[in-house]
This record gives sequence, structure tokens and C-alpha cells, in this order.
Amino acid sequence: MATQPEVGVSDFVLLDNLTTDTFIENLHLRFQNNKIYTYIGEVLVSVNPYKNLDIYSMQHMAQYRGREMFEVTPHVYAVADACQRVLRQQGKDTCVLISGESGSGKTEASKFIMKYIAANTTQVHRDYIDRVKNVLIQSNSILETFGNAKTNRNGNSSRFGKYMDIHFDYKGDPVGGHISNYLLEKSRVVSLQPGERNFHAFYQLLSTNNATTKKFGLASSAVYKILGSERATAQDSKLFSVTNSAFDALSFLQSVVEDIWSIVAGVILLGELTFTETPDGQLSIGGPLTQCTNALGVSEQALRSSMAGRVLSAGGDLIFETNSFEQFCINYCNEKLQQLFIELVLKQEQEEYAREGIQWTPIKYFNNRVICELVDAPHQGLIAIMDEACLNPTKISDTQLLEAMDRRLNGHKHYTSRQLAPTDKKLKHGVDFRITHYAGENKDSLWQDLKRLLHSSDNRSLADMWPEGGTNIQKTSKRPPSAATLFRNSMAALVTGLQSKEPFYVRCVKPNPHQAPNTWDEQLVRHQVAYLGLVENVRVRRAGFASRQRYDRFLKRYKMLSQYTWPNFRGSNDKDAVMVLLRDLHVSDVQFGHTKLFIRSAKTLHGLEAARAELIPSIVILLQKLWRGTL
Ligand code: AD9
Ligand code: MG
Repeated sequence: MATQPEVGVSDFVLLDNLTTDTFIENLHLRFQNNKIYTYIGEVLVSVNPYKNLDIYSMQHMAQYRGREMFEVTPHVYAVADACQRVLRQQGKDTCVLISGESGSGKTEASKFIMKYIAANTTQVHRDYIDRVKNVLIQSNSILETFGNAKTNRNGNSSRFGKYMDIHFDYKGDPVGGHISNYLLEKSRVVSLQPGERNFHAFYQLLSTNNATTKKFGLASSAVYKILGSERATAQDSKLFSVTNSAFDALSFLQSVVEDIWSIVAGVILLGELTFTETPDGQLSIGGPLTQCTNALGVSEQALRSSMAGRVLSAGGDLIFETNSFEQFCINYCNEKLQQLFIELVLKQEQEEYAREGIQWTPIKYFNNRVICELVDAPHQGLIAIMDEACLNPTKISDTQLLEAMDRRLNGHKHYTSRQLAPTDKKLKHGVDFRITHYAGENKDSLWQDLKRLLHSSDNRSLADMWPEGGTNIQKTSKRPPSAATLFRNSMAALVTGLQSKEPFYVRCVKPNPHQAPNTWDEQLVRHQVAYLGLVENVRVRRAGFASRQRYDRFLKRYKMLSQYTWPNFRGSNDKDAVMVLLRDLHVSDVQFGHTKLFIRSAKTLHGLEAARAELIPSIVILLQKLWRGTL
């Protein structure tokens, strides 16, 4: 493969004078040259190009197969390959953690990784493996239809967190998988920000021909509240076919697919119903009630009675702002993943030094554990305080909840609230409850009567989704855990799962807020570089060693630099050969591990690379002469 011209440095550990400015300069330079990927050691930094680059073809994949990360130009395929190699060669479970703000390219990165894994399989049991590969790739279409929406930040924003587990056989071929979803932004169904869309599924269904929509009690041309100010487009129509092909590829029964679209129609129609209280205290439901109950497969009477209790008991206080609660959970999730990143990156370094018999002194870094504990500590954390408030039989107001938090957390270095600190000073790290929409009455759990209603549906798929609706109400009178507690628990389980695996990281950066190609917003990038702790990451990596390489790989790459090792070293031991090579080159800022060479300064690596680049042309000429027999 032709060596690609280097732009800036392809690994930040090689930056000469590391500051936030030089970091951003290098990232920008590479971005301008369509080099959207750069390493920090084995961590991949990815900048969203917002345009299609010709770097993802099968030919490109082939360049990464079986190659060490530093040997080829940085790429998300290199991460996928390293991940699969560790799994195949060391039999260890691996995971890839992809983080970054909305629109930074996380979902696309995950799809490239899956595409690479699907392509990189052996030929045995082809049919079966092909099916699994197909499922891997097609499952994304379904997840995106029901879980993605256009937001002001991203035209295809994932409104849920997802964890995909792929199972491999002993040869490293994918044989199955499991997808866990976290916190779907359900509030979007009923409340949209200006300029945003609801979940794609609603528009897709309405983009189909009249016969299909009519079957579900809808009219393509009608304007439904749930759509906000947006309408179905030709793209939605295309994606409706893609979604249905994906259902097919995943072996969904046709009857289940019909059930699913019928539920989608039912939700659209629910949005059209109006509820009023008649003067004699009865509930009057207006709008397309019959179409709605048909689509949901429930009786009008059942819908009426389950809604009556709910509407009347909620009084005038029906739809509170839930966005902030979801945002709070997303922020907490990001802090947890950041914590994992900090601890594992350091842990990994330390373990490697110990394994290789290398001495090192750990460096200081901001550990955001304190932020996570502020949220999730038992009894003391914000979630515990919210839970306590929810237990209060009398409804408590926003202000009372905020007061409860202030009482318990006043003095905590990372907590502030509008009441405690009426200034605009932002906490660098921490939780700021300046705006609190949390209503104290967070009962995300669906009420028992609604569960019973859905469980009674003729729509088998809908009924199956609510098995609890069939249980005796007496047995379920215990209050279900709050949404915050459920989320905390699922985060804890996620972190435990991830900790048991060998992690790889992709840190995604969004270059501008306009979703535009070739546009660089320095402020926005600076903010993300700080938030993701990227410069800190380079420091941690460099505080130890700029580079580490297995002896055989190192020798292969640099043996040409010494007469003692080129073309071959006389001894049999790669470590000895590397020692001789480096002595000859007068390189001394290294440590010799058991299996790897640790190079302290980036300059040394620069020097070796430069010497190699200088020698390559003469070696090529030498080899050509040898082949032609003219030497
Ligand atoms: V969100 O947190 O789910 O709102 P993501 O997942 O981080 O967000 P996403 O992967 O959806 O962002 O990327 C946003 C858009 O950027 C995509 O729809 C693509 O149009 C564009 N994108 C992202 N990565 C690439 C890429 N490697 N090449 C080309 C890209 N376009
Ligand atoms: Mg996404």
C-alpha cells in the first residue's frame, strides 16, 4: 500500500509542544485535509466531516486487516480491527466506547465498526454468518426509525442510548448479539421543540400510499399534532421501505410488522384525542376515538375508563416539562462513561507497566468520581433525594425539592443552585440546579390501569409488551422504582459489564453547529476538547511513554536503520536485536519491557520515522536493482 503523506501528526503523543492550542491546531490542519481521524495512543479522535469521504470502501478495509494501529493511517477501521484481533488472539472480551456530543458522529462510527466486523469474517458456515452480519447491520435501520429524530443539533439524532453486544465464536466470527437501550426520550412524542421532528416512524408511516395509511385509520394528507410543524418527505417514504426490509431481514413475522405499524398509527391518533370534563363530572373524549381504539386493538370503553381515572386525578397539572430530567440523565450517563474512561485508561497503563516490568510514577488528573457520587451515592446523592421527595404522600413543589437538595448538598464543592448561587458563574465540573423542572412527581412508570388497558389489546404485540398488565393489582401495589433509580441501576450494570472488557475508545468531535462540511468553529471544538479531556489524555499517555511497540513489529519497521539488523539480525531474539539496533543509533530514552519496547519521548519516535522515510527511496532502488540483477 502506498504510504500516505503525513498531515500534522497522526498521533497526538507526537506533538512537540503540547498545549490546547497546538492540539486544536493539529486537529484543524488534519480536518482541512480530510484527515478526520487522529490517535492519542490507541484512543481514536474523530471529527465529523459532514461530507462523504472515500475512505470506507472494501479496499480501505483491506488495508487495516491484521495491521497494528500505528502502521496505517488512523481510521475507525483500525479500532475495529484491533478490537477483533484482541478477541481472536487473546480470547478477551472487548468493547468500544464511543462518546461525543450530539451530531459528533457516534452512531456513524458505530455503523462503520459493525460494517468492518461484518466484512471481516472467515469463510466457514458462510450462510449462517452472513445472516448474523445482515442482522447486525439491518438492526440499525429499525433502531433509527423508532429511536431517532431530527433535532436542531442533528438531523438523525439518536434519542436513546444503546449498548450492542456482539457474540463471536472461537474463530472470531459473529454468531449472535444483543442490544440494550437506555432511556428513550419518550417526552418527544408529546412535546417538540420548534424546528424539531418527532421520531422518524410517524413520518415514515404517513409517507406511504393512501391504501396503507387508510388500513391503519390514517390519511396521508392529514395534519396530525404529533408531527409538529414538519411533514413526511420523499426520504421518509424511501426509509419506510428500508425499515420494512430490515424487519424482513430480522425475520419479523408479517403479522408482527402489521402490529407494530398499527401501534404507531394508534399513537398518532391518540395525539388527536381531546379530553374534557362534562358539567356532570363525566369524561368526554373527542377526536378520532374509533380509529384510535381500532389501531390499538382496545375497546372504547376500556380506553375511556382507564383515561378517566388518569385525567381527572391529574387535574390541571397534566403534561410537566420532562426534558430537563432526561437531559440530567444523559449528563449523568456521560459522566459515568467519562469516569470509566479515566479509570480504565489509567488502569490499563498501569497494568501494562506492571506486566512489562517497567517503573513509572502515576500522574495527577481530575477524577470525576466525585460528580458521579453527587448524583448516585446511596442516601446522599441527588437521585436518592429525588426518590425521597417522590415518596412524600403530599405533592411537593419544584421549590421544595430544590430546598431539600440545597439543605443536603450546600457546601458540596460541585453543587450549586439558583438559590445558593444567584450568579451566572458556571461550575467547571459539577451539577448546577439553576433551572429545575423536575416536578417531584416523576411517575414515569405507567399506571396500572393503563398497563391493564394495553395488556387487554387484541394487538398481540402490544399486549405482549405489557405482561405486568395481566398481574393482580394487589400484588403490584408496591410503588415501582422511580425513573431516576431505574436509570442509575442500568448505568451501574452497564459500567460493571464494560469494566470486565478490554476497552477501545472513539472520541467524537463536532466541527460546527451547522451540520456543514468544511466549516470549523474554533470555540465549539475547544469546548469539546476540554470536556472530553483530550489534552489531559495525551498528557497521561505521554507522562509514561510516548510509544510502546512489540519487539517484532518494531524490528520489522526500523531494522533497515542499522547494518547490524539489516537485512537480518544474526541472533534469534527480537529483543536483543532491538537492543543492538538502538545502541547503534545511540537511542537511550527507552525502557525494555518483557515483550515490548517503551519509548519515552515523541522526539525519538519522530527521529526514527524521519530516518526511515529518508532511507526508503534508496532501499527501493536497491531492491529494484536486485530484482533486475543489475547490482
Ligand atoms: V446523537 O448524540 O445521536 O444526536 P451522533 O450519533 O453523535 O449524534 P451521528 O453519527 O448521527 O451523530 O452523525 C450526525 C451526522 O453527521 C450523520 O447523519 C452524517 O450525516 C454525518 N456524519 C457523521 N459521521 C460521518 C462520517 N464519518 N462521514 C460522513 C458523517 N458523514
Ligand atoms: Mg447517534
